[in-house]
Amino acid sequence: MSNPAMTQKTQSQNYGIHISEEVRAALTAGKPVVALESTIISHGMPYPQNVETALSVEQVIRDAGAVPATIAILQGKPIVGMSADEIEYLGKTGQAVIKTSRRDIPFVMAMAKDGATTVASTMIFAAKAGIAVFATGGIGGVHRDAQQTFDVSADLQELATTNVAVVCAGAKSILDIALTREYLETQGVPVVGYQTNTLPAFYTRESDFSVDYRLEHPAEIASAMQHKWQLEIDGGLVIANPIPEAYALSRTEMDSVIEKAISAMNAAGVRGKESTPFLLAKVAEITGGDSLAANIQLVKNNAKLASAIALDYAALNNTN
Ligand code: PSU
Ligand code: MN
Repeated sequence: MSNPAMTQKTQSQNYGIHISEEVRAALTAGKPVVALESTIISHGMPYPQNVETALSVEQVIRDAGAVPATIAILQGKPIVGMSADEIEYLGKTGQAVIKTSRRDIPFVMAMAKDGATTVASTMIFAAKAGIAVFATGGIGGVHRDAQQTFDVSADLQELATTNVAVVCAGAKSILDIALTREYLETQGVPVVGYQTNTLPAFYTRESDFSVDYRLEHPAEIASAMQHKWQLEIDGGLVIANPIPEAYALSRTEMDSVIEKAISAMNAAGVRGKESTPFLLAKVAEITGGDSLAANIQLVKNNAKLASAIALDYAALNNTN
């Protein structure tokens, strides 16, 4: 007869999360795994480029010697390590999937719906599965005019509490980068520049804002992660990785594009969780796809760095 107490415990230990065979085997063996979010697929890019990108990002991670774990909720079940078919389904369904941040998780599960995870909710599932490194495009942040709107992404608060290193191309200037920096500083979230002194601004390699620490090698980043978490200084790290020079867009041009996108958003009365997807789509529309091409390249570049960090972090943990 099964022991109900045991069953309860086993279920709560895996939190009802479905971890794919491949990811589970890698985690058990202490091999490097890189988490990937799914809102970027459903709400961040159009179909079919979203699916193509998601699959090629996974390939970048495999080529670098790590295992990708794309995360989403499907029919109410959290999945860590989506299959190619599941990624195709999510990408094709697009914005009809629920954009799922921290607050949404229990409801998407209770209603047995499909949910695409943001940076915040991907961090939650990655941490519970035991994945320390996560690659994405851009993190959410403090929006422009947040003084009036109070629009601050839940990503920032998640970074304050959940132990995952998030590799991104900095923050988009749809956000107020200065306020985003201040928020992270107050919450004790380190912002590391990978081979850069200034925080990259997504489409461009530089901004007017400095990083906290410039590090040259993935191994140094892995070492800082290990020290932070060994001391139980909970919370994430932002690892800012500039877009490759060849794909960077012009700063003055992007400034004016973003101004236009924000005006369009205000004119349309778009607010809350719809803001970021609206702005991303508008920017892609105005730039005639140039922003999308840059976005694809920077995500791949981030996946490559995240893999290198995951390899070094796994090596550190395997020798201790
Ligand atoms: N920024 C991007 N692309 C994205 C997002 C942000 O350049 O796809 C997505 C991420 O999933 C991020 C979310 O976690 O938007 C932030 O949304 P909000 O501001 O509503 O928290
Ligand atoms: Mn918001």
